[in-house]
Amino acid sequence: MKRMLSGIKPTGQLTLGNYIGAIKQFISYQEEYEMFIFIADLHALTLPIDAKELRKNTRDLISVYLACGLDPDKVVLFKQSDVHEHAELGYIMACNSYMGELSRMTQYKDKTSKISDHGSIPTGIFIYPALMAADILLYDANYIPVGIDQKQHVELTRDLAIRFNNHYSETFIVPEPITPKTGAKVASLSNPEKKMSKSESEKGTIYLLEDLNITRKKIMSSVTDCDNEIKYDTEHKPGISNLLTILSSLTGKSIESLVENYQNVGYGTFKKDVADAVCKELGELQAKVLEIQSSNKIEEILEEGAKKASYYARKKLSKVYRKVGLN
Ligand code: AQP
Repeated sequence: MKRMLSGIKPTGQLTLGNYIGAIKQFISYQEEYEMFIFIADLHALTLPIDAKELRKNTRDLISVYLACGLDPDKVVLFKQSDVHEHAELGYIMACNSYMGELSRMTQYKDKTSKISDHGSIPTGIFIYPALMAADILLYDANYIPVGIDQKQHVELTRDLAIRFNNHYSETFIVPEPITPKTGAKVASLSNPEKKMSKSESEKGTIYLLEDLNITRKKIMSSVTDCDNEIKYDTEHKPGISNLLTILSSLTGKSIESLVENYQNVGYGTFKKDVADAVCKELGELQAKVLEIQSSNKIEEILEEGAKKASYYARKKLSKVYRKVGLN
């Protein structure tokens, strides 16, 4: 069975972008692959975050994973910081990466462009892709399901794996990114040129656990063009194309068939249908999250997941230590 690995940073409230671009994909793959899904809490430290908030986000994330249907009997579900080999291999990967390639990462440029001229850029955000490479390479993962925004980091992981294998002899599997056909980039509702993100504008972002009346309002007031034609055209109609992507991902209907169904239908009716679909899906999800959070399962599942993940991580790290001369 081929192996697959992915994770999400508990940096803020989870968004519909995380759900469509990542979590929904994980669920569909769990029968087919040997899966490792983790909470990337070390990555959450790369930009300042309050400790209390990080704990809450971590608990919400594991609850959402479980509520969406990730089955801990089929998937190794764990917290990155529970497996210390991530940080150790992350250091070795940082030593094997170049300043030039790390500074070319789009996400690094985006995040640091938001730090004011006089603000200091944390080193963690710069070496983030080296830690991400370690997350992947520790487990010999063949495939990495990601949204478009993270594809470049998986490409860098491939480069680092090949470089290490060439220098020290075959050690790592070279992974491949997998992006969903629909939903690889869910855009902001208020600025459809940009990705929907945990750290972006609240108005443009649908949070999975927010009040659904607010969700509905955000969708009904989402930015669109004014020619009133429902058509998929990301260049000229990014707002409508984004709503089509969302509706298609949630209903399983193709974008072509949706466009056909919405011929001669006004934007108001279309937006209402998108809002209904999103609120229905999130309503069910929120009910399950509440149920999980009131049970005592979370700690037990994470403990069990960390034990399983550590078994693989320990083996791989000791192989790396041998190759580089650390034992
Ligand atoms: N808008 C999106 N559309 C499709 N996929 C997305 N993902 C995130 N946003 C979208 C996918 O979710 C996974 C986990 O992402 P992450 O939280 O680890 O990192 P991120 O991509 O940086 O997510 P955010 O929401 O933008 O977080 P912040 O604001 O903290 O940086 C990845 O597979 C990602 O592709």
